[in-house]
Amino acid sequence: MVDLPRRSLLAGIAALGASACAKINDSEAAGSLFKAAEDGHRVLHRALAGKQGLAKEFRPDQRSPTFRGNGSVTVADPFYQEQLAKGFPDWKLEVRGLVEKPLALGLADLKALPQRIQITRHDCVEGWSAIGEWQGVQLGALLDAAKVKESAKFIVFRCADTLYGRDYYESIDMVDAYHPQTIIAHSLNSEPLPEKNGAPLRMRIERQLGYKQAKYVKAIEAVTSFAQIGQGGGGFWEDVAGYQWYAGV
Ligand SMILES: Nc1nc2c(c(=O)[nH]1)N[C@H]1C(S)=C(S)[C@@H](COP(=O)(O)O)O[C@H]1N2
Ligand SMILES: [Mo]
Repeated sequence: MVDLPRRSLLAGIAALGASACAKINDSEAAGSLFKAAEDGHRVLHRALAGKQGLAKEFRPDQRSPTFRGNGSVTVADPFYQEQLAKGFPDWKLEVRGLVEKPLALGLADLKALPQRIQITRHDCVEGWSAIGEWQGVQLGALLDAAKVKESAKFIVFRCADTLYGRDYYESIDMVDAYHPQTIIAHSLNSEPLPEKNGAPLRMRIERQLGYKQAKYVKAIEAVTSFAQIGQGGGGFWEDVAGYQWYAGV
């Protein structure tokens, strides 16, 4: 890509970001302005990255020595704790909603499918980053196996934890769902995921920010709309704090 248009696109994104922040929560009208700015951000971001643009991948020696846990770092549910202690022998990941063939997959089933390994940087809006190596199955492969229907517009991730008394959840669109670096990961740095990082399964959606990386995923749901889920924002932090639904890095 040539330098000049890229710069002006970046400037456009920065300007949209600034106005979105300034106007957020001011009034009802601000809500729709914010939405418009967010849509603009998404369109610009995608124009810049290209529909299938890849997030940067790193070398093994660039991995962070420790990958901190953030948000929920433990899950209260007794079945979860029992399974954690045993290595999740009876844990099932459901693929459901707008699919022709609903699935319930164990960890061994997922490990038997084609694997992707990627070393990427995680960026949290709270101001920290970490580089880790993730291994798992491409979400697109699971959606194909479940025969996701044409009518599905979004994929929702249901998590086993609660934060501030609410179920954690997240959602992405079908472009990100089928992105090659969107995987459901079972390992971090060649070890099974620790509890603090989302055991036994968590999402990696590498072109988006930390809060989109749902941990403790127990179900993947294909839907036409997320308006009726939670408060309709498409995710826990979107509902609780008005974070952007499309959180491009
Ligand atoms: N289920 C669940 N997923 C979650 C969170 C959470 O609290 N619960 N926190 C999010 C946030 S804000 C970040 S930065 C990352 C943190 O991932 P880590 O704990 O592996 O560092 O997980 C995200 N996914
Ligand atoms: Mo975060």
